Amino acid sequence: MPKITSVETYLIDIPTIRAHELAMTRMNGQSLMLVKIKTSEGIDGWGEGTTIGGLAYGPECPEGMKLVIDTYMAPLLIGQEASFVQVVMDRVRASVKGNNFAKCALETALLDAEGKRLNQPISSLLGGRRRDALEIVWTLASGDTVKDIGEARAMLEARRHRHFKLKIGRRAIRDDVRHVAEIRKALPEDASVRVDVNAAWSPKDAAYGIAALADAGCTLIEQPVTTLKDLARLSAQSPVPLMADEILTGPESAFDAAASGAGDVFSVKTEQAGGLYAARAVVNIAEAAGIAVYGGTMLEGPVGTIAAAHLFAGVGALPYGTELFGPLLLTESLLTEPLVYKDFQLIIPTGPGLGIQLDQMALHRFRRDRAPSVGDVARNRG
Ligand code: MUC
Ligand code: MG
Repeated sequence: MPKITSVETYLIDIPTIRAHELAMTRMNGQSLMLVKIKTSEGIDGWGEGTTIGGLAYGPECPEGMKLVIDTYMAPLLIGQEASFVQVVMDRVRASVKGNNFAKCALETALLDAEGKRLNQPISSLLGGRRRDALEIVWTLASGDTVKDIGEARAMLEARRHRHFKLKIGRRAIRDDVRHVAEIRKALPEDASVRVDVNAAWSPKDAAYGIAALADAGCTLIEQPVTTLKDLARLSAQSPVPLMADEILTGPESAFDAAASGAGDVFSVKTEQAGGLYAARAVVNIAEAAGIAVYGGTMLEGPVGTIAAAHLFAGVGALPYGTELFGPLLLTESLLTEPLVYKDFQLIIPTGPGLGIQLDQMALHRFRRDRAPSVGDVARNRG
């Protein structure tokens, strides 16, 4: 049986195609932490840990994940059976508390390697597929209403996206509601408009904001408040479905949210849940509780996005679709063959493991620690 022989981590910095403005930060680029494991059979497996705005969204950041994997997790992996993915991850969990994003990156790398060994896509290792493509929602977050309308129209025209999530919570509520209403009015009826507040509102703000957004034609409101208790109270009264996101940090929290009625929809995120198997457990809890499942993102690049796509390939129903658009926000694909987004969907790769091939030259170009090239040296000299 193959053993794990090495674990390497890289920080990759890539500009975004435009500024991306959320309640907690404004992004102009994305930093990916990529991890590569190697097995004694010479197979590579890749995983990704990515956050939003460094530490602005949550308690992990790419630099921290690199440190945690290099210092604490890699030594636990070396020499272990590469095929016993869940046993290896149990070993990591026994020695490392928290750090869900870093754990997800490692588990993805193990699954990629195991899929390649068995000549099976990760979706098969997670129980099999129900679909080969996923509906992809686009997030409008340029910070400007007119620009957002133009962007949404271009996406509809290109048949890339027909459902739109607006990031709000940074401005005064009335301004946010006006922004949503104007975009709603400017788009065709069958293009849905939803919002993500990223927990920026107080319960009082939310009571007003939810009613006003419902009047404006918004069809889904994500994480308007911070706590499970407040989300449960609001969910019981809201005229539109509320979606839980930040409160879902793994199966235990999903169980608590389901038992408390916090959210009509769960945004399932592989990294936030602590890995693909843990995210599958969150899906199972939602399905058992009659809560709709939505495919969430942390704006990952191609590795994290496709790992999540393999998970959502097997989910029973995805009535609100998924938002696995992260790679489209980056100026570089990082792949030898770019992902296929067409007819409002992402095509889920069918090859072994993740089913994607990283472009080593591109990775080198965007590595934070890359040695300067002759061109860089000449430019710096002016
Ligand atoms: C979040 O909070 O859901 C998803 C889309 C986007 O623009 O930000 C993310 C994170
Ligand atoms: Mg969210």
